[in-house]
Amino acid sequence: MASKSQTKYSVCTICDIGCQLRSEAEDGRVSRVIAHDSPMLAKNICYKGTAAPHIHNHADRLRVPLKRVGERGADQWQEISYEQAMDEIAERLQGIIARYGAEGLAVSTSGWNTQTTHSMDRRFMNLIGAPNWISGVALCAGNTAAVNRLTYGWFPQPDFGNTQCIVLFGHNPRKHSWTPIYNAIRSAKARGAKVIVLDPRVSDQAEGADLHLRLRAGTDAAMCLGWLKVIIDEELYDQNFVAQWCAGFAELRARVDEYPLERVEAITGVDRESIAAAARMYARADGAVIPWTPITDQQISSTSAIRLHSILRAITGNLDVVGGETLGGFNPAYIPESELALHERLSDEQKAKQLGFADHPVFTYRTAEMLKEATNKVWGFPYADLVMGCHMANPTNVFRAMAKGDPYPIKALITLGNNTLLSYANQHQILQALMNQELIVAHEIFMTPTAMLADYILPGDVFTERNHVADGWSWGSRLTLSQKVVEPPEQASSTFQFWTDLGRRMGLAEYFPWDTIEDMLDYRLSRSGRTFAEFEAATFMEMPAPKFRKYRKHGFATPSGKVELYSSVLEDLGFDPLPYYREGPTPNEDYPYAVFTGVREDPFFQTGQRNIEVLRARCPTPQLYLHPTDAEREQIENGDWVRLESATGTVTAQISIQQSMKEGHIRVPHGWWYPETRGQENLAGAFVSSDAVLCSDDDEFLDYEQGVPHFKGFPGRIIKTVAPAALLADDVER
Ligand SMILES: Nc1nc2c(c(=O)[nH]1)N[C@H]1C(S)=C(S)[C@@H](COP(=O)(O)OP(=O)(O)OC[C@H]3O[C@@H](n4cnc5c(=O)[nH]c(N)nc54)[C@H](O)[C@@H]3O)O[C@H]1N2
Ligand SMILES: Nc1nc2c(c(=O)[nH]1)N[C@H]1C(S)=C(S)[C@@H](COP(=O)(O)OP(=O)(O)OC[C@H]3O[C@@H](n4cnc5c(=O)[nH]c(N)nc54)[C@H](O)[C@@H]3O)O[C@H]1N2
Ligand code: SF4
Ligand SMILES: [Mo]
Repeated sequence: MASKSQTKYSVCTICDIGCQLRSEAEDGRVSRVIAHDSPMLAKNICYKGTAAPHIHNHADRLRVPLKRVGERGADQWQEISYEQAMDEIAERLQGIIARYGAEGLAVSTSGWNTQTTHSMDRRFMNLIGAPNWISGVALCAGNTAAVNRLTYGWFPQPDFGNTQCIVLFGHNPRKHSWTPIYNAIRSAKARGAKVIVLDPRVSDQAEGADLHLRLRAGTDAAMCLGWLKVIIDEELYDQNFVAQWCAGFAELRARVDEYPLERVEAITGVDRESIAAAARMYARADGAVIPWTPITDQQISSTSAIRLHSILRAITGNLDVVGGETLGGFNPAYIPESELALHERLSDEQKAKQLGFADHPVFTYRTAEMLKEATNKVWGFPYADLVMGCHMANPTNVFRAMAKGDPYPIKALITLGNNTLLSYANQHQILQALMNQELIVAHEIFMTPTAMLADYILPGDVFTERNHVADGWSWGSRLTLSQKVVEPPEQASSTFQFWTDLGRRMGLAEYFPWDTIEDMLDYRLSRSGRTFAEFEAATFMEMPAPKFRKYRKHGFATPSGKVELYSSVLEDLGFDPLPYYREGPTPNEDYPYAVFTGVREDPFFQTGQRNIEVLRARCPTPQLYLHPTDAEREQIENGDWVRLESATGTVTAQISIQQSMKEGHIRVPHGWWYPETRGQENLAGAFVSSDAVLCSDDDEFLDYEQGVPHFKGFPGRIIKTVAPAALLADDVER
């Protein structure tokens, strides 16, 4: 019999940049995932994408719902049907809500990989009155989006196609790390665009840059203040734009005067001439961009650093112009998640219970409510949940409530496509938090340390098994088709299905009228008069032509309608309305190194894929980078195993001596665990090498305004040791 083959276009969700690829199937099984055949997209693929069949067909993939039978975390399960699992979850959740209120439920999800939630999670939560939604995006683009809104009301995107200058604050896209951005930077360089890199290390991007400033980790805000000092003193800013469209320039100028270059040099460790040269290159370029970077959303001065990027864009006249950064707005052809979420249905009383609302409010409902009117006026809808990051609870506050009942108990956690235990700061507290739950539901495709702690595990579908139209979580305005090429396992569900089924079981059927994802897609496309089937038949991607200087019509979506260099929202919240630099906890006699987390590993996305043999073979162990001089002083050789200790915790990893490292700095990778050690009763090695064990969420490590933890340059020390016992056990297969 001839085999049945299928070919479709699917948006890869192995990482969060969303390349559209070609998926092929033979006899109902994904056989190959390769580059798109459109020449425009053919280079947008990495080896994680091509490994999709290894992931989606993996023997360890979860295919049947599991219910815990042993102690929490003992990894003992009984298989049950999806229907029975959902009945039991709904019943137990109702009991918990009756006892603790809807605020007693927390949801943690990243949304990147599960893709097709369509905000049914927020809808469900808003309808039952539950404000405590958290996400890994609190340490990524989500919080950056929320802070951008304070200054000019939206989260802009760089116009790589026309820019003359690209400034990378740490951000280091590579062939196998956010490939489309890497390709866009390459093309811009080929056209003659300049690249400025600010990175303690000689990163891949730094190697080919026009300027590379090797600042000390954690000092990005000070660097930006130095740039502003040069740009303002030398009148390199756009005086017309500032006069007409910016509020608070005089106040900004006075603040910037507090940062003469000698001070900035002393803080950052970069000489003043280089700082000035970089600032001039950026300000003089005819169209320049500072692409979003996660480096500045994981620092003690994050809010200021992100604001400073926004301010630089604005005063140099790079906002909403060709070659600069464009403010997209909602795509009128597609109903945005912000609308589906029904944020207006959550009462003010419940919004005020959102954890973080009182002390670290910037990405919570408190700030969203302050921007509502302006957002409605400019963008046509009061809630703009950009990259899912603008209405979140603060993760640290949520874990504290889960662990200690402070300020009130959280007793149920639903975690979807998120390895909660490893994906925030202070893993010890997260474990305590999870152990103190009455109900944990994990929606996952593999058994992770977090899933091991659950009461119920529901198997998820994957991107080759579901239809979608991706809109970049309202960040951009491009619509990208994603088609299923095979059916999901029979007992697997999409996150859309999960929330629909839970909502219907909890008396909310009228708000969850869509039976299938395709019904939902029909609804979301309805304003453009098309169904999903029509969209699918007509196009694989739709990109509305960008419009520039839209603010001339409606102003900016801030309370004053202007770019707020002096932030009225921060002032009303009781914070410093002007950007500043705050020194984080610094290396000292006991902990002499500045440790930073990150430098993403090519073969993995975050905490994932350590169980995928073809990818793990490319990076079998976690590596700490160390400069040769530091290694010599410590008498450590390449490949030695060491304990890396911070005041918060200890991890074990292998040393990689690298000339490109900055002296006095140590790099620790994110999210390591050891799926191959499952069965050793150690949560699959979750506490052996994970960066979250080291990262503190004590107040002196948190940014004031958002409460995000300081991952860039916290104090640490290293001690030579042997490879972790967990990895040496006889029954471990690699
Ligand atoms: N300590 C620390 N925390 C961090 C960071 C850090 O550097 N250090 N980085 C931050 C950053 S930048 C980000 S973007 C976030 C990332 O946070 P997440 O996006 O939550 O990160 P992942 O580790 O990829 O966890 C995703 C989980 O989803 C599962 N999964 C994958 N595909 C699917 C699917 O289709 N369906 C379902 N149901 N599950 C799926 C994977 O198996 C994996 O366990 O973390 C942030 N948190
Ligand atoms: N293969 C792969 N690709 C990925 C991901 C993945 O997990 N795997 N994750 C994706 C996601 S969600 C994200 S957020 C991005 C993150 O990717 P990037 O934005 O590239 O961030 P990192 O790789 O963590 O670190 C980049 C650089 O920041 C430098 N750095 C460290 N501390 C500081 C500092 O304080 N200031 C400055 N200016 N630089 C510093 C480091 O030396 C490093 O070279 O990668 C995306 N791409
Ligand atoms: S860069 Fe790689 S993993 Fe990320 S979406 Fe593209 S193909 Fe997938
Ligand atoms: Mo990220």
